[in-house]
Amino acid sequence: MRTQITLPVTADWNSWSTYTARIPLNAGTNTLAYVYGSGDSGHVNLDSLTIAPPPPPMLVLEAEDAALSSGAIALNDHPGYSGRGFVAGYWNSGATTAFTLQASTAGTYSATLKYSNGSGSAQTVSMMLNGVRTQITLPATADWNSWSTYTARIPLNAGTNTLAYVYGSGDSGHVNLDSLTIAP
Ligand SMILES: [Ca+2]
Repeated sequence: MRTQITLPVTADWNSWSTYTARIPLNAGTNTLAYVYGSGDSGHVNLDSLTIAPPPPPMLVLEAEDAALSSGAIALNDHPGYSGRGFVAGYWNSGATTAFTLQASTAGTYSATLKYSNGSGSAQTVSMMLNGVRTQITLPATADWNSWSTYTARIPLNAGTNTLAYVYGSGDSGHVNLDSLTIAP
């Protein structure tokens, strides 16, 4: 299958640039050739080819499917959520939504929490990553039918990790949680 590509000019013949294409590979043997073909202009030098796998896909976890405890409950009485609903009950001190995350390799990932906070002012909850607590502040949304996101960069171990959002001691709680998106 042929695709004509355009290689912009480099400063001179001692200068090099790169051209990246996303290509579908079959399992087994594939052939990729760069050809001065009919209708091409040719006249380039080629140095090397780097093949890299695609980045891991984003992972979306619904809060209502996570492990809920200490008064956290799944509800669906406000629109705009994904999945079956969202987690409420953060008027109960101790309310916990705990996600189990599997990471194939250790590294830093982004964890984006979709939440609603119609209380009219910023609220705080604790983000517990493998037992380590970080208090986060979730700004107010327009009302309880509006949603916003809070993104944190989190280090994950290879294997199983636990990320929980808790109405802990010193937190103000009073938010609803819809989903968590994990991305590299
Ligand atoms: Ca949801």
